[in-house]
Amino acid sequence: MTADSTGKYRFPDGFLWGAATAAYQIEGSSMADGAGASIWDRFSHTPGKMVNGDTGDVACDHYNRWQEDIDLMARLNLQAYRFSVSWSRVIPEGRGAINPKGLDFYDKLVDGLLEEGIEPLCTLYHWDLPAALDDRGGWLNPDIADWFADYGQVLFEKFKGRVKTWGTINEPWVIVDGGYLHGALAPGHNSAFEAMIAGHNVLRAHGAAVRRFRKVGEGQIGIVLNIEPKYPASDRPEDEAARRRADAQMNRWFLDPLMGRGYPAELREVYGEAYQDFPQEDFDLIATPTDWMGLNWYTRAVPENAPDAWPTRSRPVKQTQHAHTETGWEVYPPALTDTLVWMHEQTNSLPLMITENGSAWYDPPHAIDGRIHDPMRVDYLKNHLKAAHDAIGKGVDLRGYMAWSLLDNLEWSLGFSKRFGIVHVNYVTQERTPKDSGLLYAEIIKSHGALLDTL
Ligand code: GCO
Repeated sequence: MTADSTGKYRFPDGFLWGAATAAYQIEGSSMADGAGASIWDRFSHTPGKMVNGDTGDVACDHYNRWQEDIDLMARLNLQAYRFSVSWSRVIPEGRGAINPKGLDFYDKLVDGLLEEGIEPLCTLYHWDLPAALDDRGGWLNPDIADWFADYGQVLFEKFKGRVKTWGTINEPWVIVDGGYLHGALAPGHNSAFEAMIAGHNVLRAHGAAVRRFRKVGEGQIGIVLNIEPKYPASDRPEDEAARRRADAQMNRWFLDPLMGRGYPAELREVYGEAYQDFPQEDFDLIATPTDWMGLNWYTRAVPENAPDAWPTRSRPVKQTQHAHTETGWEVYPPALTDTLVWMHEQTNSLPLMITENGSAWYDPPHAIDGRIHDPMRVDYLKNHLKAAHDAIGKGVDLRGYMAWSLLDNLEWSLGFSKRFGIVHVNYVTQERTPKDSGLLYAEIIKSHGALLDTL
């Protein structure tokens, strides 16, 4: 503890400090060594889909630089690293034959992490569906629940005893809203009818993987949701109704069925004739109990009634009194505390982990005297860590914090135009330079949070 710290912000023993990434965003070489294409290979190579025509062909070249990146993590005092596996690297066709070289990449990564005493947190799916499965309907095909459980089994067995914390699916809402409703993300569809079906199959796949894990796996398993809390724009009843619709469509669509409550009533209102009823056995599968839940958290929204806004008839109003990140997201840390308390209540006190939290800002293009100053990200980081700690003070069982992201990387259809890293990546030379936020985070970790008292 530093001289003037009171210990107020010391985190509970066992709290895990780390950083997160996702396969397609950092690995590059997505077709190397026998890997199959994913929907993101296809999407990023479709003209007009990506800002500046960027692709993940090289990205951070982590596929070749994983050892250097583990050294970097050790230098930043990280205790855990949350990564995702590329399904089509391991099973090129999505089903059937395994590609040993693809599996070997993750094998080396996991061993390398363990050698440094860094705990591997493995996510099965961070959006890069094998293209061969998309050809069979992708998330629209109900068989995907079995395909996903079979894929999960390969990893559960391979990494038994080495990976102890598993996440099934990263952000069902983004998969469905971005991929099937609004089309800004792969596979780029635009249909409310499809969105209902895809969302349901994502949840069923999660449930099937959890059941398979209980048979063949070892450790803790959960899902990762992005929750963006909705605050009232006014006390007018129509704004409150708009707030509820927005909350149902983004947050409770996935959280409620996972907790055995089925879909929220407002979802029928939002999707109208595209809404579907599904059999009870599906909901039983979806609500298969898990050991923990991940929260990806970035911002809040303040929606107002907007009859012309499809499909929620609500539109966020910009909060002019607060800073906004380069992705246009309001900076409002107290809402992180509120979200954690709300999730704690909504999940019957399930252990929670912040699996992503971070911000994009205009960073200096290169290091000056070996430093990358990123004061806005420094501020964001420390204030959100304090907000997370406040939630623990309110009784939330919060087990860890994973900064998004370890590295600047491919921000999906925004390409390399947005930088979220606590480490700067020069995409020409692939040189990594920890930013001020990364260096500060290393010190916060060393003090187990106590340094926050002085910040
Ligand atoms: C998500 C994804 C990440 C993003 C990050 C910043 O939350 O959307 O998990 O892959 O890059 O959130 O937008």
